[in-house]
Amino acid sequence: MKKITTSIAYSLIAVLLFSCGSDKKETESNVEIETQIVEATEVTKNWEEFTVKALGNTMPEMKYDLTNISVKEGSWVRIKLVNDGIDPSMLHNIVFVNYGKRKAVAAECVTAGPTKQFISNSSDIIAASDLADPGQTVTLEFKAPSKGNYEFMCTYPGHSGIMRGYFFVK
Ligand SMILES: [Cu+2]
Repeated sequence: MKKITTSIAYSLIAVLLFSCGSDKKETESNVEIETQIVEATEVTKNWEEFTVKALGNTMPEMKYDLTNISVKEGSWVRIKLVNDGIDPSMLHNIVFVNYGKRKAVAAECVTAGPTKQFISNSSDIIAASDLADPGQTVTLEFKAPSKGNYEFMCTYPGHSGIMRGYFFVK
């Protein structure tokens, strides 16, 4: 926030400095101001942030540390998925889907394969993160869908039955 405010201040200074200058300079300043407005709008979005850890190093023990996520309708959701594993077989993502579609989408995602990062083009997918290697963190941002109940899961083959949870938009 501080950084943005400072940037806007610099832009205003730029406008003052260039206001007596050529049209070209004024145009450049206007573009700069417009960029700042877009950035400021990003900041004013109603973000709801969650850190989800993917724990475990074997199939039976792997899990998300968070299995219920609730957000308000109209908000923007930022999920930081932290892969806490160290075993090279522990690759994880986080995929939000329509309620009741978890199993069907999971099967499609396995078929989609590694080149698609195990993400199908199903219309039941609300949002899907990249795969996180062990020790890696990936961030997923999306606008909350309409009020209702949803599910989330890891679509890496064999994981969706255990690595899953519920997503509520209220
Ligand atoms: Cu997984």
